[in-house]
Amino acid sequence: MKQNAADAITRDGKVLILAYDHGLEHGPVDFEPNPATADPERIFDLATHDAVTALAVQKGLAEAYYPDYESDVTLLLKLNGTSNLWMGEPDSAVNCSVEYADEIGADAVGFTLYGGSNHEVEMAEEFRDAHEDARERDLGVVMWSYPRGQGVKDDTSSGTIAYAARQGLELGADVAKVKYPGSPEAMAEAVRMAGRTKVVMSGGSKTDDRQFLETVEAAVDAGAKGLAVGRNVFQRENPTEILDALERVIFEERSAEEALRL
Ligand code: FBP
Repeated sequence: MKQNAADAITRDGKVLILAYDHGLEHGPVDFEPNPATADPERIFDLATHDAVTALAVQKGLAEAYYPDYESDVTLLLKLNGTSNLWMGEPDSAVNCSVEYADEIGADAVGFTLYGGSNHEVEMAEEFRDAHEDARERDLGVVMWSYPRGQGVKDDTSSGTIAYAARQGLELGADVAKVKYPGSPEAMAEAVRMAGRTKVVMSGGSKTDDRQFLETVEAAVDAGAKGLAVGRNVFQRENPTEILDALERVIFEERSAEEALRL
């Protein structure tokens, strides 16, 4: 039987993507809480943790560091991305082709779609090319489905996130990464709208351990397949500890309470 292209970035059907494209998306400010994390080696080391099913990085980091980690890290190459210096309507430059991602050794590709932006049409067309090129090469496709821009009033409302998840399904993503819509019911609706596309929750800015793990637990209970997280892991003093706890919640289906106690 033909394997699903996204199997490479899952474990028992679940997903824990460690995202580390913040140096581009937000800039050095994201490394301030834990200055050592400006060094990509720290994060590639973290991505060897059993709980991490893929590491999402831009092309430059993959070129420079992935050769040293090829056997221990699953690579999710983020194809587009823009700096925080850009002040226009939400948009994202395509920085890497699928062909080149494949050459570097990627197992899957990631792509941001800003539904509701004035640039949505071009972004969706770029996604089409990336998606079809990825299918030709059997690479998994993860959509960062982030409605924002002039067409969007509330980017985390239940209706917006359900639509974001549905865009992932309609456009062919294996995994749709969406913001937490604020309640388990709203997350369940997003999962329902996504059909066979796996929904993962976006980590967001750093919160305390309990609050973070309880939100992850709620998302997983609502049917999300896991998490794509950056700051809530690498901005912590001990990122390995939180990965241990996430492993318990996502893969061992323990409660946040238990995960904290163990
Ligand atoms: P976080 O868990 O730190 O939110 O990272 C997830 C992510 O999607 C990153 O891949 C990306 O750099 C960032 O969030 C974008 O966040 P936003 O566009 O919401 O500022």
